[in-house]
Amino acid sequence: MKDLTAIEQAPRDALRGLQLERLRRAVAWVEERVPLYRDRLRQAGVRAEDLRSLDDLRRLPFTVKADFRDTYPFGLLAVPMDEVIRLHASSGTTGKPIVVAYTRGDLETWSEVMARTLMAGGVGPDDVVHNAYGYGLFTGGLGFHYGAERVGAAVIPMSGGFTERQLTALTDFRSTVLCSTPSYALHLAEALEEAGIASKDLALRVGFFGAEPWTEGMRDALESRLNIMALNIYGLSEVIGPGVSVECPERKGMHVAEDHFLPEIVDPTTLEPLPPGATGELVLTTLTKKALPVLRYRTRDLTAIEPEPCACGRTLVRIRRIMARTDDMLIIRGVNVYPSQIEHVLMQVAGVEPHYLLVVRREGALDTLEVQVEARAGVAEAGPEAMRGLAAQVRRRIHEVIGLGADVTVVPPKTIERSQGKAKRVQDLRRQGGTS
Ligand code: DLL
Repeated sequence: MKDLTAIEQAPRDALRGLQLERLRRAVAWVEERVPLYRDRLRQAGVRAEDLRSLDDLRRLPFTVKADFRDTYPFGLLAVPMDEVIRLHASSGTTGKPIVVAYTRGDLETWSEVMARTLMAGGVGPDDVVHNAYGYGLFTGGLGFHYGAERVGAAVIPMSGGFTERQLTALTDFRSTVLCSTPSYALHLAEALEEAGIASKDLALRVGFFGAEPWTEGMRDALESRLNIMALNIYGLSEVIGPGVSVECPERKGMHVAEDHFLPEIVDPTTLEPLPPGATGELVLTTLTKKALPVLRYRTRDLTAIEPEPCACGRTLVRIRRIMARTDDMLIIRGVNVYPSQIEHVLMQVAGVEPHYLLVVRREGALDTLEVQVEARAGVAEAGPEAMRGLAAQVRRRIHEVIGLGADVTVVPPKTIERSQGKAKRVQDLRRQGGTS
């Protein structure tokens, strides 16, 4: 099939053979070079040569985010600094950032998986790639940049922000591909509408959206407002950055670049592997990285491996849309709720925009959730009565779907802060000792 590399359509048996061979090599590599892995492998009583089949993966120790923090900044590196040619970092919410490193070969691998990512959306040398992921320590900007160069497209290194300048580039440079977080893409769509630029007059064809959770409703909104095909793309700094998995035009889950990253789903409590189709925590092992390989890294992202083969011809497994992380679940008066569940409800209510903020407070002994959501322009103009009616409707829907009583405030358009990168959806005042 056109645009598919051989490995993306390799028979499963051949792929599994390659994975086992690479896994053995990766384990031997860290055993020899990284004290933390050497100790843990010894404790687990397993050596590279003991791995007889991929099922033996479960004998390997897990790696977690705290391992990066405890060995900050370079304790997990498997090569000397003279072999490292790039550092990135992800900030997280507290404490020191997670630092990640790449050899020249690792950057080759990253470019290759990012080129495959873009090719999944049909991107080639004729395309103009508008890259609005942040350039800098964040892996999004440079990850997409190198992938776009590898396919021979013309890449515009926009980075995030300066929205007006983005509109000029989108219009005048005839960009065909948009890369950004979904929340920033929505912001761009609004800015275009406001500037009176119709999406049908742009050359945009496809968008690659990720780095934060988003919903099918948001996909519909982006596809219709920007007149594009919107593809979901997933990755994380600790593993490589973007490029771990991407949707094909079937848009039914994201194919994992399994020749480089070995996925498993485990029960987040017992850590036992779960079968295809079951939802649990995604665990990833890098098979080819040299500077910073990870064994069984617990991503905290909740998803499932899609058991059905895909119509696109790729034999690489798919993971389902990531709706939540184990650590972003809010517990409000005993009800477990993920921010994306609220987004899902909001997307079903006509009259509100998917710009929202969840504010969690503690009032006495009770936790409360306030959902602030923006009204569509027309509703706000219809006056306060219409806004209150809409709030009541949203409140009812949240109660029906999630079983949670929330305070809903419908706010005027453009009042919720826009992010240029990952949107901040939750303000948890309980953790700050707030009682308001
Ligand atoms: O966000 C890498 C990336 C850049 C991915 C550009 C896609 C596009 P980090 O900053 O380390 O790396 O954040 C990784 O973001 O563990 C998920 O929780 C979340 N995430 C990434 N992609 C998606 C997605 C980049 N498509 C963390 N859907 C991950 C839901 C996502 N969550």
